[in-house]
Amino acid sequence: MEATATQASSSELDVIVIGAGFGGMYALHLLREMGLKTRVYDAADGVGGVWRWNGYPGARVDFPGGPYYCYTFSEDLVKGWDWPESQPDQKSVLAYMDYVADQLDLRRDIQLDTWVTDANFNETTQRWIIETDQGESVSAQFIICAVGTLSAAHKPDIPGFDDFTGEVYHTGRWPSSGVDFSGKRVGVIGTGSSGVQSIPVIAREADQLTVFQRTPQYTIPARNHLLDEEFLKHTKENWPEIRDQMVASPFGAPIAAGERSALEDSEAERNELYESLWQKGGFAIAFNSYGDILTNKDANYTLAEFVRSKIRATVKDPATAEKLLPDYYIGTKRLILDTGYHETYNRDNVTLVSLKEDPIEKITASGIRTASGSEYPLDMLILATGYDAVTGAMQRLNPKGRNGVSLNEAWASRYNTYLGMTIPQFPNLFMIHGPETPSVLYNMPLGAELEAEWIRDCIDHLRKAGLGTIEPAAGVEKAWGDEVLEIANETLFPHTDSWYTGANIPGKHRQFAVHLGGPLFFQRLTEVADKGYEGFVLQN
Ligand code: N01
Repeated sequence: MEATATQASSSELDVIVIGAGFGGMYALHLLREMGLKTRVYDAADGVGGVWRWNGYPGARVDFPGGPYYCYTFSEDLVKGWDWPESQPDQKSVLAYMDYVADQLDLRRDIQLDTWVTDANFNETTQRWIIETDQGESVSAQFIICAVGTLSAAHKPDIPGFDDFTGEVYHTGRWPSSGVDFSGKRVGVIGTGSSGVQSIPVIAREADQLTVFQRTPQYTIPARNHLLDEEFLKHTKENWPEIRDQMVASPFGAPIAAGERSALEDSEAERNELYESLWQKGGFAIAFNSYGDILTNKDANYTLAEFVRSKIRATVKDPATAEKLLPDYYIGTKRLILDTGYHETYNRDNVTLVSLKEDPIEKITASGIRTASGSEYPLDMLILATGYDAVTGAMQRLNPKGRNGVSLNEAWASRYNTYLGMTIPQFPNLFMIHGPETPSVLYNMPLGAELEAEWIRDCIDHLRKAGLGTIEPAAGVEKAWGDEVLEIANETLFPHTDSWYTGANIPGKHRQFAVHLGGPLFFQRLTEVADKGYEGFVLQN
């Protein structure tokens, strides 16, 4: 053991990457191309990042999927892979990630089953040193945290959890061996994307399903379908043009954004358009119907009301339908693609409990008791309760920067970043999909690619100039934060409590930490680089 530790402690790299998801894998590829000694660490037993953990029933890409939710930089990779469906399931995404790892020969520099327990910047050597749960201590000049926007699972603080004698699972930590629902009384807490995707599947397999809903959600039919050969052939043959469309789009998908106001049309015209996009399925109804759904309250109301009318028409019991009607601005919580979600409430074995009317009082040994005194006996409890999103995974790592300052100290009152990719007092530390990047409101694989390329260019710049460190100059984080908020304040997003604002985690401070500029964000990255890394301090 001692020999291993001694050997490992002398391990020196150019770059440490944490996380073997879309961002981390591509960063490894780019940095190795530059000849840099790079190693990726991931706690999972395979590549794929958050996808590795999200094996809950019904898990599917909830973005314009198939050939758009993948790496775009290499025509060879695009041409070598056939996506089976428009909304690929988790297994398909993992198969794709395995394919990429093999094609790019990434595995030899990815260390799996390894949790990075600490990361410290050493002022003397100007290097980062990480510690792992395998007893290693490894140093590198640069560290890239590709730790995931939605990877720190949130287990709500409900009294009595430890008393429950049944099985408990979190959708974001699903056992790879699967879960058997047959003959079971299952309770699901949470109706975000994970709950909405899993509830219809669980209802078909379980004996009884009780859904504990705090906030009703707008959902749009995914209308997942097999992709035909003609479409795949066309995509492969026209990939450069399609990629250009994706990069130019506000969402990173080749979908033209609507430009007219919803208020320019009559109610009948609007509903005709909404109906045609509803039948088509997917996010088109929000993305390419009208241009002001997310910025104008009245325009937003028209689509919200259309979706509410669909819920009323789908759910047979009027009292249940009423409980399922959302009333926030549609799209300001993550819009959800569903497959038979509202139809599920027409099943005899499914019960909906509205926690707004009757909150959970406690979890007991045999189930859930609500404030009204109702008892819901359960054999299994599924937490679809989401994540300490955007910042949680970074704060769990809690790296220590200059003068030993910890990230949790640096972010105590505000998630300070510059460009969403660097942090004041944390030299040579880069984040992919950090707070104040477009991350979840953009095509995440494409966003990860563009961010990793910026990091590659930045490191290349430093090395060519013979420089050792880069870090944000004093005060730039304030201007960047203002820029992010200015864009957000032009929209309805900040008006809604959501995980975008940190409102889902008790005690977390509120900050809308997503850059809503889409292509504008990536343009800003380019501008900063073109101006010699404006706003950064570069030193020997
Ligand atoms: O998590 P969520 P998620 N008591 O935070 C409820 C991405 N994703 O895992 O809305 C009772 O959205 C909470 O209630 P409320 C996607 O971007 C992608 O579903 O806070 N309920 C909510 O209903 C998505 O947006 C994919 O009032 C409690 C639910 O739990 C993001 O991940 C698949 C509670 C949490 O919903 C997160 O989705 C899945 C409590 N104490 C997810 N605490 C794919 O692409 C929380 N809730 C495949």
